[in-house]
Amino acid sequence: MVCDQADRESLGLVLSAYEKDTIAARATALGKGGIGIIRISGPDAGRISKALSGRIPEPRYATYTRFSDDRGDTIDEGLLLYFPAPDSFTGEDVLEIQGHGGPVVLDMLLNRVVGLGARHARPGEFSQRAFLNDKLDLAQAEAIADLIESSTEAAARGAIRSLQGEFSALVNQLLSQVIELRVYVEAAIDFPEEEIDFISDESVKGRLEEIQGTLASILEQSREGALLTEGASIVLTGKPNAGKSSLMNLLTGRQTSIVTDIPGTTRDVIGEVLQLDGIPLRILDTAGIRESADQIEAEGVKRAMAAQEEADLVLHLVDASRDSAPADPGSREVIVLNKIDLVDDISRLPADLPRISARTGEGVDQLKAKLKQMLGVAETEGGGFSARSRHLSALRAAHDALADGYHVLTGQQAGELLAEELRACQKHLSEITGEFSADDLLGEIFSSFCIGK
Ligand SMILES: Nc1nc2c(ncn2[C@@H]2O[C@H](COP(=O)(O)OP(=O)(O)OP(=O)(O)O)[C@@H](O)[C@H]2O)c(=O)[nH]1
Ligand SMILES: [Mg+2]
Repeated sequence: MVCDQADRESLGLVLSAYEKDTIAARATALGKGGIGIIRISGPDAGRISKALSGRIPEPRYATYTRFSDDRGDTIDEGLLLYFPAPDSFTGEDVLEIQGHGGPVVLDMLLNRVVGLGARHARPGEFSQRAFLNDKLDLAQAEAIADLIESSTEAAARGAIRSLQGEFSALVNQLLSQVIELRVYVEAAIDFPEEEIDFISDESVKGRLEEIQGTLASILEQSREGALLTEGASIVLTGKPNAGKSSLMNLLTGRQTSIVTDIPGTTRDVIGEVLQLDGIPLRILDTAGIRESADQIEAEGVKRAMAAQEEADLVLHLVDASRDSAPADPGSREVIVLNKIDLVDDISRLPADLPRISARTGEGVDQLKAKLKQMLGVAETEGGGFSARSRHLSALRAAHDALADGYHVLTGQQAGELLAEELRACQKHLSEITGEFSADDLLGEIFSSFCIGK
């Protein structure tokens, strides 16, 4: 009743069958290396192996052999590995050719394989096949891409946890709770003669509350996971000469931006990536905000404002030796008092604001701690899994559906509407692991992977 084919079709989210042809790509990065690998997946893998090397190697044993071209001349020699379906990464017959890692020799090998009937793989196509053959769910496939793209150790550790299914397991557990409740509610609606009066039944409300609690905790963990995977952007803003570029240089440890005592020094938006306890942070230094008749500076101010709109967090620097702090910062804005080395009596400064000297470096550690707090990084070390903003949106949508469901149950006593919301919640959660994902979403996700993955 809950998750059958008709249900899927009514949602318009049927996975189309994919072409069962044989694909090939280099699996190692472009460039020169000791070893280069070409990966082949599909029904022709065995035949290609035979034509290339005269044999089909024993499954999962490394076999040293010669790879020959169509005239029988040797292209290279190396190892062949054969993984017959279904025990392979993609679930299809997979052949791995390990040759020497030169760009030309690998090209020759790949061309030979294509000449034998394989097709060049599209980006992410191996992972896509693994997904379609139920070797991985969508969140795991994304974790592969995230592992490869990780820019910090913490991000890599998070990605491997997601790849091993930690995140998916939490989502699936939640999903089965939702499905269970949905079955109960729909049964009560479909068979009123059974007289399950769930509206006045406190247990439905209790179960809803429990699911909401679990969802909130997964959402919290995923927010951190997404931060590890995707990082955050922080824009430095404030009046001219507040010390934005000085702070930029202090944080990056380099002379990234020009610092002078002339107000209006910075015009372009200058970006630099740095790590804060394993979180990739993109810091953007911008022009000081003021009215300016100078065309170049005015354009700089415009760009600075636009950067603020996009940022996860805005650090608003104030020259505490001259100005007082603005009274009502935005929700993503942190007021930072700078130049405290020039302030005679720092006890007169507002106590709750971070205070630093971008010149001496004083207070910068406290500022970093504040940033972590603002970004929502818990102090507990390690253990997190990676996630993406796509997962966050789905979790939030599921969360909203549950909240609406709770509302219609307790406010309007409307069982059918609750059932609808539970169904929506289930759909959103299923999008994470890919059970109910529309084809175009799948296409979009896998095409962002690199070729050979
Ligand atoms: N004493 C002191 N001087 C500072 C501090 N931070 C910055 N300055 C000085 O203030 C002046 C302006 O610094 P910048 O970092 O260029 O300021 P900015 O906010 O980037 O200025 P614009 O790019 O013009 O908007 C320079 O002379 C810096 O050396 C500080 O904490 N203490
Ligand atoms: Mg500047």
